[in-house]
Amino acid sequence: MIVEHTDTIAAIATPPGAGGIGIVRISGPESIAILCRLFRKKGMCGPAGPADFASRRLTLGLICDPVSGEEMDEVLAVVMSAPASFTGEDVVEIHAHGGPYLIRSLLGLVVAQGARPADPGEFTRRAFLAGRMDLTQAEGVMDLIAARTNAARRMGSALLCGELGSEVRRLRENLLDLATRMAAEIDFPEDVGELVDTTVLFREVVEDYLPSLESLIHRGEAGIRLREGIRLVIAGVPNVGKSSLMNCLLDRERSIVTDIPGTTRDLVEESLNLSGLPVILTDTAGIRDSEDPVESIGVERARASILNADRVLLVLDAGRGADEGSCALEKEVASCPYVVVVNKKDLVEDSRRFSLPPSWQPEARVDICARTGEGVDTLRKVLADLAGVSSPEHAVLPNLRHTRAFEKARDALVRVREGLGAGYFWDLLSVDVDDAVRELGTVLGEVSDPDLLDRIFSDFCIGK
Ligand SMILES: Nc1nc2c(ncn2[C@@H]2O[C@H](COP(=O)(O)OP(=O)(O)O)[C@@H](O)[C@H]2O)c(=O)[nH]1
Ligand SMILES: [Mg+2]
Repeated sequence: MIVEHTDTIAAIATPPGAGGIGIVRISGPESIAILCRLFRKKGMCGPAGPADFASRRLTLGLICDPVSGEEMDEVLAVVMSAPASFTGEDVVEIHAHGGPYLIRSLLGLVVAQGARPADPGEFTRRAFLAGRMDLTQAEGVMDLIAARTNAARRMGSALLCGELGSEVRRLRENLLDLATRMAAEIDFPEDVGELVDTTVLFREVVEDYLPSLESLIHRGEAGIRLREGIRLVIAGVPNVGKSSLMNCLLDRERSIVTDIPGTTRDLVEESLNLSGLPVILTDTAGIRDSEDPVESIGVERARASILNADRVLLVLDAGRGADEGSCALEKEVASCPYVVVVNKKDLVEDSRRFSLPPSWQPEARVDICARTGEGVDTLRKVLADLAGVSSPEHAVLPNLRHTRAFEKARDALVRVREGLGAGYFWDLLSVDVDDAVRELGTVLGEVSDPDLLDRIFSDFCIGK
């Protein structure tokens, strides 16, 4: 493994601010000795000894400043002895009353006894370096803490359980086995006979490994959306009911609705949890040529926001259909994935439902009535399905880092497939197989790169 860490680290493990309890966490070889110097067991005088703490049992006592002798707080302390702890080292937690000043002073005492303030994510980094978890599981810890929706939380716990890790490990082991057989054949062709049959190899690559990687990449795209959210922009000509739709999706009166065309003049932005998918929803000014300078600026902003959207909701009025203005707008929207929302379905009978122009290629069409909310649930479901976050098999979704590595591994295997077709020599092909193995290794953290670890763990909070 990469670094030997013999120092002892400490941090406040509970969030900032006042709370019922606040926890200082210590990890490293000195952690129990530091606790002993600060702790006085209930009913005993003088500092505690290691024997006063049974591993993983709470012990009641007082924390005293060893210099002034002052009693700081009554606390519960717990020792988790190496190697059966989160970090694999001796870990101590001191559960004190949750006053921010008190907890900071407590951390100060621990540091004065020789602990170093921990860097962000350093406890989890140590857990990873001690082999307690692979890198995807460490990232699961971070996802779990950062989750803003239930779906994101589920994804974090699936990562933490190691589900993605085992999937990737299986694939990597198969490829590693192949690489080993190819290497043997290159180095000792006479001794080993034919270890790798070209047709079998071709079939393995095309039927097993490439589809597995493609599916991981596909799920990764959903994973990125679920972690980072998407920008959903409501666009349409004036008065079709864009602001009414915004309010329906948010379930409150956020955007002003009137029957006067040109009511919305600026962008109205809100965040929204759409079946677990974090969404930034933007209502825009109706697109039309206007003499009014304020409205014109609004229209420009609407256009810019369409260009930045991950998906557009193109709203039409059921009574007006795909009129000239909407057709012109469709051309502007078409470079982005879009869903057609036909609003005011209450104004026309179902039998008179109009068809969209054949040249339009929306991902879906949903007919709604924003005035009553009819059809809006269907729209929510369609949007969640399109983002790929609604099905339960998606609980464990790769993140951006994993997905980039899967893409590189896929590209390497595509080169193997092409090389096999072109009759390349084994030694050329095996370079690409090795590449794929290495990329999958980075996902698990089996390839040691301190910079990579710095990048990942610096996003963690301190104390985790
Ligand atoms: N009949 C009917 N009227 C609607 C519906 N949705 C919106 N409206 C009306 O259409 C007008 C324009 O709505 P608004 O949301 O401001 O449209 P925007 O200009 O596209 O933002 C308002 O008078 C709304 O009350 C609907 O589903 N049915
Ligand atoms: Mg409006």
